[in-house]
Amino acid sequence: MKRSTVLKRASILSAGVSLLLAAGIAIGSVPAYAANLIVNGGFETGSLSGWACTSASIVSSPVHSGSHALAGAASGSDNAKCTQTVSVQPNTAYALSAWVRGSYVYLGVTGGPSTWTPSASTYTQLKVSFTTGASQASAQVYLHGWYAQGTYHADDVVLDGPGGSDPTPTASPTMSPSPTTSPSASPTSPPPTSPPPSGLPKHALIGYLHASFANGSGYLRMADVPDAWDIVNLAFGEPTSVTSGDIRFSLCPASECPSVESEADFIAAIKAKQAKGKKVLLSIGGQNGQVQLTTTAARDRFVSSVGAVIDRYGLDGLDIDFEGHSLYLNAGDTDFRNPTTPVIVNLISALQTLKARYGARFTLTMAPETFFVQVGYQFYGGAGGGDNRTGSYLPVIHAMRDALTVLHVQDYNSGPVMGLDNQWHTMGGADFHIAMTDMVKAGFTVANTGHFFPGLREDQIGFGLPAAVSAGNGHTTPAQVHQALDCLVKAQNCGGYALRGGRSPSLRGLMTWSINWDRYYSWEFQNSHRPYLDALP
Ligand SMILES: [Ca+2]
Repeated sequence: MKRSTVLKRASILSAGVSLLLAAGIAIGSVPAYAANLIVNGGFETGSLSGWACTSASIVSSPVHSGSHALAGAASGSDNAKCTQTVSVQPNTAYALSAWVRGSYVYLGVTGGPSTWTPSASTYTQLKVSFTTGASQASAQVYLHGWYAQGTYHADDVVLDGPGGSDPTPTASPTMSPSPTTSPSASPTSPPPTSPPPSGLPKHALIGYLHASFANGSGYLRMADVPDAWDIVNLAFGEPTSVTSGDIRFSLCPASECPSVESEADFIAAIKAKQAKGKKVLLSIGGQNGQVQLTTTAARDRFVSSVGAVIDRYGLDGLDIDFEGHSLYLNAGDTDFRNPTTPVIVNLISALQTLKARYGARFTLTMAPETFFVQVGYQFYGGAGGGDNRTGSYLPVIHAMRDALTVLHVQDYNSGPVMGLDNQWHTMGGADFHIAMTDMVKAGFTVANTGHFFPGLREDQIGFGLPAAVSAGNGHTTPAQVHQALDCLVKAQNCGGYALRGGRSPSLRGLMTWSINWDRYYSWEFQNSHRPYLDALP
């Protein structure tokens, strides 16, 4: 979050553009068979939509049926593997088949049986059957050739059997492709946990309140925050030094904010908010508040100092808005499920301690930038070769997923980010919010690690926006925000993007930086989006 009106983070990702794998993967969602669980099994979309491939293209000849087929360009270093992950039912028999031609062509299910042909000069059908496990909710099917055996072709891939009982009915195919090609990638479905009572409305409006400082937008007293806002994040709690872990919060000094209320009035206003069902959280971090818990002493100081602020002001919980260089991954820290970097491990431990202390009433939100979450699909800091901060929120989100109330990624101040369609998405319009939020819902394989990051429950997911053009790069017009909500919540008006995570009727809502900026701009954000959220099913 930016205290100032001038922003400069937008270029942070632009260097990644040059690494674009010009795969030419287009968008489409027309299944070839009504009863076939495979999306685009006949490749008749003319694209690789539904599939994730290392080296493949669509050809018009030779085909087995229709007018398109898959060509996998196996080479000396690449077996041209294509995968697709499908929702399945446990303890159920499935039949997988495909028509293939070429030398050494394989068809199988990851972790299960496979079959192959050493040589097929014309299209030949491969078939394999498997039965799912007692708790299996998804299966990844694959096709590949063999090293240095040349291009293979495939067409009419069919997975015959009942579709998975996805907890949310979907209007569009709900594939969760495993987009990278590591052979150990094992897609995992998010655990079907039911959401704990959060005390929040089904769709919430979340905003930051400049409470400890002033900027061009002006100070706003807690009592004057409109009731449209369900979660008010106090910006900011900041550390006494980068590594102290000692978090302090104080109201804006009167010299800077002449209209600031007394601390007693501030606390009374928080209580009044809570009496109306609103949540008031301490947000830690922001542009200036770097927090690196490099030691267990800093971790313990973090817990005690944050607890003291929560108790003093009677707050409902915590918002983690670490930016800059707060979080990073040491070289070799490649498994987000078992992080080893101290700043990550200590933050997780501290949050777990605070959650245990305050129990069910503890509200926990996070506002990472795309760089720390979605960019992890392409680059993971601990795996080397790039910025060691990429994806570094993923281990924190994963470790806290049962305690997490809302994750609202900052869909702003961001460079282009690659989505699950393996296309670049640029901030400022509906498409960016759709693609970024779908990644959080569907989950994704973390770059170069083979580990699948499972998506979050839909009630845990929101997305963040600048309230106005002065508040951040990537301001999105209300109409575009509503289009993104229509797509994510109702699977309507998706602009050609196929939701991998399905629609999310219980999507939590919208976050903005900030309530102060919204007031400055005559409440455009609140007045546009509160009624829209309330009108959603
Ligand atoms: Ca075909």
